[in-house]
Parts: sequence; C-alpha cells; structure tokens
Amino acid sequence: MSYKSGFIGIVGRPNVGKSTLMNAILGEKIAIMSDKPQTTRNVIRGVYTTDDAQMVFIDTPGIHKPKNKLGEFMTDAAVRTLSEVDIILFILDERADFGPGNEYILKLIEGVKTPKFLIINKIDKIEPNHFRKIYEDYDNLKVFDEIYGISAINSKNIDVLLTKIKEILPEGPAFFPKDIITDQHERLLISEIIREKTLLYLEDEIPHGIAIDILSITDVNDLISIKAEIYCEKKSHKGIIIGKEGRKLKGIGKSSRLEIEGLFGAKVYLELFVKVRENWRENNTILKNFGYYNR
Ligand SMILES: Nc1nc2c(ncn2[C@@H]2O[C@H](COP(=O)(O)OP(=O)(O)OP(=O)(O)O)[C@@H](O)[C@H]2O)c(=O)[nH]1
Ligand SMILES: [Mg+2]
Repeated sequence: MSYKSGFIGIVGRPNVGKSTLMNAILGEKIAIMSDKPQTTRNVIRGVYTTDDAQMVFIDTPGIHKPKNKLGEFMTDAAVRTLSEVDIILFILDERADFGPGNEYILKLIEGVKTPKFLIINKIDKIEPNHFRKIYEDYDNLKVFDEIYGISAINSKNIDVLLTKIKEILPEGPAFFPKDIITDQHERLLISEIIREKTLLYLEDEIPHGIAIDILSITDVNDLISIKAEIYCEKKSHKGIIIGKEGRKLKGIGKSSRLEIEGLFGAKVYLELFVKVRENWRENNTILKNFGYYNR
C-alpha cells in the first residue's frame, strides 16, 4: 500500500476545543489549553505518524473580531491556514449558533475547495436533541463533506475521525521525521507552559494581556535553570499575578516547574519575574519580540 500524507487545519471560534482535539489525537500535550478564550496565539503543528500515513495537524488561534494588533495577527494566522491545508476541520461546541462569529468563518471556508469536516465537539455535555438540531442546521448548508460528533476531552470518536481523514488524504511522502510530534522549539514549549499556568490562576481580562519572555535556559549537571518574565499590561495586574505574600506567583511557578520537569525528564529550577508593559498588544516591535509575527 502506498504512503499517504497531508496537512489538516483545525479552525473555529475561540474556546471550542481545537487544542484539546489536537492533543487528544497526538496522545501528548503539545498545545496549551484553558477555559479562557483566545488561548492559542500561534499556529502549532502536531505530527501524527502511522505505518502508512503522516497527518500534520495545524492547531490555529480561535477566529474572532480583533480588538488589537495581537488579535489581528492571531486571526490572520488562522485564516491563512485555510488555504494551506488538504482538509479543514471546522470545530463547534454547544454554542453552535449562526451568530456573526460562526457565519464569518463559514463564509471563509465556503470559499475554499478543500474537503471540509464539521466537528461538533463536547458531546459529553450536549443534549441529544440539541446535538441533532446542530447537526441538521449545519448539514442543510451543504458545505461539509462529513459531520462528526466528538468529545476531545474524553477522546471519543477520534479514531473514527482519523480513519476518515486517512482515507481521503492524498498519496505522498512523510514531511517530518517519523519520531517528531511537533515543530515547536524547547523555548516556546516552556514559555507556553508558563503562560498556561498563569492563565489558570487568573480571571477575566488579565489573561489576554499576558506574555512570557524566556530570559535564559541553562543545563548544568542535569539541572535545568530557567529565568522567565511574565508580562502584563497594568500595575494593578502585576499585584494580582503576584498575589498575597507572593502566593499566586509561587503557585504559577510550582505548577509550571512540575510540567516542565515532566517534559524534559530532568530537575528544573525556575525563576519568574513579573513585568508591566502597557499596551504591548498594540506595539509591533514588542509583538515581534514575543514571537507574534509571521515567519
Ligand atoms: N466538556 C468538554 N469540554 C471540552 C472538550 N474539549 C475541550 N473542552 C474544554 O474547552 C475549553 C477550551 O479548550 P481549548 O482546547 O483551549 O479550546 P481552543 O479552541 O483551542 O481555544 P482557543 O485556543 O482559545 O481558540 C477548555 O476548558 C477545555 O477543557 C470536550 O470534549 N468536552
Ligand atoms: Mg487553542
């Protein structure tokens, strides 16, 4: 049997479970996830290799109406992916209304010829009647080649989805070495873990203004020492991130360290500093420094 390969774009509104789906497919966490919208900021490639196929999944930032330059970068990156893949997975969750958000994305994907799958995620918390309604409403649009109900968090129906994806992928060689699961570098993986833990400890508006800058990573005698800065947009936010007697920052540090230790299988010493940089999401130079630019 000949080898198959291709790129599969995972797109949709913020918070529908795109990154959770990609991690579930890979069986490893390479993309951070949170209950806050706009968690993913860059496209992230996850490589799923089997004996007879290589599927390169592209997790994208949630498409939303941008309120600043960071939002524009994120949405542009997601939209650009649509024209660069062999299959599009449009992810919905229980909030599958035809509101302006989903309508906008539907228009975009209608415009490309690529095979499109509709993925209704979070079926673990969708009533059967509600599921049928979503299914029928979207089926009637005649835009999608396939429709699947899945639960990314429980890895439900993912095998069925993968079988279908493989079936329609074109013949082709492996694009990545067969033992690679992501093209993200160490530095980015570390900064994303710290950002995820910071989001976990924060509420409301602050998460959107968070960025992580890794100052240094050194590895001496199997002890990895990392210095990183957590950026926020306001002085008052800095106080919240640090918390009473520094407790919140300690929690962020500890949970980040444990996950980074798991990732590298080595002891980690992590130092975190909180910095304020007003309006960084509107500043092109800073966006670039934080890695939010088109490569
Ligand atoms: N109940 C349930 N929750 C889920 C499922 N999949 C994802 N979630 C939750 O949905 C939230 C958003 O998940 P993410 O994977 O970060 O969503 P995303 O689409 O990548 O979000 P952005 O990166 O912000 O665009 C998290 O709290 C997940 O735990 C699912 O199958 N069932
Ligand atoms: Mg995401």
